[in-house]
Amino acid sequence: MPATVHHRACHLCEAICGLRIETDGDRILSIKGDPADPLSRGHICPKAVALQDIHNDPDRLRRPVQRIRGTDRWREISWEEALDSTAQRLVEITQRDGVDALGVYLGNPTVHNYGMMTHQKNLFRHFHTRNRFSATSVDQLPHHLVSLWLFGHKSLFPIPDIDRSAYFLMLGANPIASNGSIWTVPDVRKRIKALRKRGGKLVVVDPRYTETAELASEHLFIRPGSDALFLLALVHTLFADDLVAPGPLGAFTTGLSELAAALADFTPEFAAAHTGIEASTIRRIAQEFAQAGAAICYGRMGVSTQRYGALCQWAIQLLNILTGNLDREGGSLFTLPAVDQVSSIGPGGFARHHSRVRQLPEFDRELPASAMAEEITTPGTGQIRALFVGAGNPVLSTPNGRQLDAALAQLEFMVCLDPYLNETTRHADIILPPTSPLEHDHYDLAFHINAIRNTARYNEAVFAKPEGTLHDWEIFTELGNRVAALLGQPAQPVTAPHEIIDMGLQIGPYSERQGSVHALTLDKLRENPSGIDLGALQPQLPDRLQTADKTIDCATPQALADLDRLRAAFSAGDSGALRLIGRRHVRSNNSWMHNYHRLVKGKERCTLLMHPQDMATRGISDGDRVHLSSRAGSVTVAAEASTGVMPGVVSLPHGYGHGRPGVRLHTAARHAGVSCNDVTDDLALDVLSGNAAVNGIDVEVALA
Ligand SMILES: Nc1nc2c(c(=O)[nH]1)N[C@H]1C(S)=C(S)[C@@H](COP(=O)(O)OP(=O)(O)OC[C@H]3O[C@@H](n4cnc5c(=O)[nH]c(N)nc54)[C@H](O)[C@@H]3O)O[C@H]1N2
Ligand SMILES: Nc1nc2c(c(=O)[nH]1)N[C@H]1C(S)=C(S)[C@@H](COP(=O)(O)OP(=O)(O)OC[C@H]3O[C@@H](n4cnc5c(=O)[nH]c(N)nc54)[C@H](O)[C@@H]3O)O[C@H]1N2
Ligand code: SF4
Ligand SMILES: [Mo]
Repeated sequence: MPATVHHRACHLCEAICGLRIETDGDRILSIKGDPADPLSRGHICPKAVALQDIHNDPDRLRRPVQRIRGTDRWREISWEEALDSTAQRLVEITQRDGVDALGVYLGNPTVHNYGMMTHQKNLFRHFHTRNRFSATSVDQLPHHLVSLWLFGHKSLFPIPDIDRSAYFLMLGANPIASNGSIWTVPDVRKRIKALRKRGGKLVVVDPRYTETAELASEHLFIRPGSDALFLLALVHTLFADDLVAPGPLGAFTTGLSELAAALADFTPEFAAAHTGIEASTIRRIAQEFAQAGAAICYGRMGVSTQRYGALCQWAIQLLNILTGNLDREGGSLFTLPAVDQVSSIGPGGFARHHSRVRQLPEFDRELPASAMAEEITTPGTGQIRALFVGAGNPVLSTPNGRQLDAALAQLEFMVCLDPYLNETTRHADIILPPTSPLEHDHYDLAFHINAIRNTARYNEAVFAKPEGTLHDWEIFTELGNRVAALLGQPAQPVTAPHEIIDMGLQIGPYSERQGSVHALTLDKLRENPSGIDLGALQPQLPDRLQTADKTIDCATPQALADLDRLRAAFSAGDSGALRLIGRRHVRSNNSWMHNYHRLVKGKERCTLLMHPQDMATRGISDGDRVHLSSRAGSVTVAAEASTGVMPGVVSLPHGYGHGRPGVRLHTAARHAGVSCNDVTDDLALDVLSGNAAVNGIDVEVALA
């Protein structure tokens, strides 16, 4: 029988590579990159091939399971029973204790699964709880806030236009391992090499000599957590050395003199004392950046998930704006996606209410994930008694995971929408497993917004939906309808996700209605399963700005107010303690790619990288087991000597720690590792944004 070829985007990371998947009946014969995909051009990484392992994994749940009361044992139950009893418990508890008694945590795969994005409201429209959390606050929250403040919308991200750039200053990102983030840039290696080949420069600022730094023209070590000083010193230098030249942006940019005054004491000398980067180097980089013609400043996880994450992201955009590199070809540009969320969903809001226990600010109706455990364990009105977790593993992915682990055990009811029995879902009463990714269709609602080129692509499911299974969006809809019935309300009419996308396309910027030659509809995308190219990113300002007065105000009040905190912290001096940072590997993905043999085989990856100098002073040798500890907790792990980390810095990947009892991940159990977030601290925050500081916390290391 001839093989059937399916086109399908990989949804595992933000690069959204196009794939060609060959099947024979229900067997996958091969998974390859799709050279006809206008965005990814045939690129894939080793994880794409593991899509078949997810699909075939015997540990993946196919039916709902319920915990046998008071035990760690589970029984399969029918969908009717699972959905009825979940709806009933959610209604019971919220009617008794108020709607805030329901907590919700949504994890990273939510944004890689468009049905989850479009249909979660079918359930949550009934529960407007303040206790909503997501992976956003251990990740990109500062990016959203800065976009909201400067550009008027949480999702208006400036996207590095690497293919046309001459100078790239990159902080706290390792796209060679991560394949890019808030920057959908498949095949980034080729693009960096092309930048270098045409004489462009890549400067990487990172406490580790990363896989990306290996490709750079220059790498600068920086003391973790001190980037805000480095970045603000660059901005300071633009003013001091008369390098401010916003170009056309000047017509709608305000607040420059106030900004210059506020940054007067953030000198290169002050930064040098704390970052480890010399003042003369900072001045040189400011000059190079301003004079490059087309330059990009970009920073990701390492500068978001640290104590000054929002200030870092703010300063990064100030550099782009003040040098005229925002909205410039070869600088950073806004996208114009085919289904345009910027024009169709609200701009987002900040600090409209605060968490009950620690008074941390909401963003976009979500509270910081670092507050979740205390909101479960602290008695009083508004205490979380029931928890809904969808596509998340916060026990391994949020700070002080052990504390959350213990808190989850105190809940009255917990339900998880997840295909696995893992470190988080093991605490559930009911687990609702969705269809496998290859059993549902796919449109990337989230990541076209961040892509280096405007493209659109829709893919049909590779396999038919098996009897007796439900998609994520159907589970939300079914639960929502049951809740509605219990509350005496009408059910929601069923509109499938692809119908919503079709409507979005038909009113979007490439629709016939808007006079576009592309005349996009879902049918047109169906006829072009490798995707349709909508062209390179274009300058769009000031039209695309969503601020009320169509200006960019650089004197952001919230950021200016936070400068005192920064100044005070660094004026107090450095404890000199070891600082913990994370690390990603191309064969891993957060906490849930360790159950597939082809991704975990080979050398152990969950090790603590340490500079030989720091090992020697503690009597530690390569391979020794060490105690890594902080205020929050400790783990025991093998130390690995590396001159690739800066002295004073240790690095441990996150997403491991699969050795907990009751977890049903047979391959992951053999590569269990330890959880980095057993050491990170729920009290270590970027106070301004509420984002977790999982990077740059003070730790101690001693021989075990
Ligand atoms: N120390 C430290 N901590 C970190 C980070 C770090 O760098 N260092 N990184 C942070 C970042 S950037 C992120 S995004 C978070 C991630 O944090 P989380 O989103 O909480 O964790 P994941 O590991 O992505 O867990 C994904 C879960 O979704 C399930 N899943 C997978 N696909 C689907 C699906 O299609 N449907 C459903 N319903 N479930 C699915 C998986 O089984 C798994 O349980 O971790 C953060 N935590
Ligand atoms: N293979 C793989 N790919 C992934 C993921 C994965 O887990 N594995 N996760 C996906 C997700 S959810 C995300 S959000 C993205 C993240 O994408 P990236 O942000 O590109 O990935 P990271 O590897 O977390 O890069 C963070 C870098 O910051 C550095 N760093 C740590 N602290 C500091 C600091 O204080 N200052 C500076 N300047 N640098 C610092 C680290 O050494 C590291 O090199 O990756 C996505 N892609
Ligand atoms: S880089 Fe790898 S994991 Fe990411 S989308 Fe492409 S193939 Fe999938
Ligand atoms: Mo992330």
